[in-house]
Amino acid sequence: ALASKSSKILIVGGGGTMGSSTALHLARRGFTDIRILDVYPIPSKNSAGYDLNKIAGADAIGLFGGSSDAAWDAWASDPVFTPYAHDVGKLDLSTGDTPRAKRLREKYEKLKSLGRTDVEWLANEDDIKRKAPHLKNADIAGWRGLYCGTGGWVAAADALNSVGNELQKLGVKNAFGSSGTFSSLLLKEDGSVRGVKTIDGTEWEADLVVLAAGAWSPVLVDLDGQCVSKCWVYAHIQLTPEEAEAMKGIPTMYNDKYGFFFEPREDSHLLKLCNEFPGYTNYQTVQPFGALKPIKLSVPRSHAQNPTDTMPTESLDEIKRLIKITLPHLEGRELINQAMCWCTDTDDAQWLLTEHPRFKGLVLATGDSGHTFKMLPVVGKEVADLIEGKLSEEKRHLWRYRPGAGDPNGTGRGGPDPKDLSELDGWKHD
Ligand code: FSA
Repeated sequence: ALASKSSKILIVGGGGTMGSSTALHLARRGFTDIRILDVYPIPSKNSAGYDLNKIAGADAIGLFGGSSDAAWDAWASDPVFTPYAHDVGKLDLSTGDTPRAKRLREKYEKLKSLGRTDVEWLANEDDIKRKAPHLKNADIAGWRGLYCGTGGWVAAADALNSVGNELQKLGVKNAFGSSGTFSSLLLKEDGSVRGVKTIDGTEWEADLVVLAAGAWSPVLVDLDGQCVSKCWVYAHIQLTPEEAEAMKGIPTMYNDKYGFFFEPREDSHLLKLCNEFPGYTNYQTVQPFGALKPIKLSVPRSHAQNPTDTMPTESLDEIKRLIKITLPHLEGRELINQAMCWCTDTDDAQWLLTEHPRFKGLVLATGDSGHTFKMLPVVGKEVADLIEGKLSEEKRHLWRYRPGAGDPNGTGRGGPDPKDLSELDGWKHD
């Protein structure tokens, strides 16, 4: 075990998805001295989870998928999460006879063979429109894909906030603002970690430090190039109450080429839409803790700190295309609340969940790879298992420190290198 129940534990960036979940699992297991450090209070405005809705479901397969089923079970049964889970179903669609359509078909067969009765194969436009009457005017000839009745979406920031309230009840401490903003690790003479220094000069002593700073992780501590932070974008349409009512209960619709959107929020009647693309980087020269010299890294640009930023014109155009194709009655509506949301990709899209080999006493809980919010209820269990020495051999291998390992099994995002924000127009408004 890396710590015992009475160990002093600091969670850096703990106001987001992986960190708050880790605190929840540790506190529920009886760890008594946990403190979250973050720039912002939970739900941290720097977290990708600071959002109206995120996709969640129970349709991933494999080891990761094993935990994705468990995640939906927790969304549907744990009182901290149930109010934020919207079980409206999911459409995972592809356009034409694509390799992805083939993979979706295989996934459908696999889920069927596992006895799942909530999945259906939608072979054509008519099948899709039967499941999704709100797409009745959509121009989706040739589309096909998987319908999954379990899952749908989760109210992301609200769920994080709920975890924050629970942590308070469980006695988890915190420090936000300048006393919660990481400046460096504090090391013992033997090179192991004895705490964290924050930008106001506070020295927080700890037996174990967890780095769960999402897209900021590789910028704070040198991770030997294993995580590349990228942003994705979203915009909202302000619907009228009547328009929102008409779309109530619609399944989440995802298309790997055109993007995705969600059931409108009941409280604000906001409809969230995203395009799908390989993300954008923001390369800068920085020196993370542990790097011997300044290096080029993609550095997240906090939306909270740059609230007037919108999104690159090409992304905006893609979102307009998504609307034109799928929801033509909303064409031309103003796209408000445009924002960028930062994730950090590993090559194989598996988490980086391990002790840092150069800094004993530093646990890395990062590498979300854009697919971790749906795991909010369970990702912290894996971190807690690592800390308690209970993680299986298989998982330890999957989530090990692995610079240069690449993507031998093709589980990662692949594709071309993402564009850099510096090459793009339209997003900067300050
Ligand atoms: O089911 C899911 O894990 C949804 S991922 C949603 C998304 O916006 C991606 O589509 C995008 O490519 C990036 O990974 C961020 O997350």
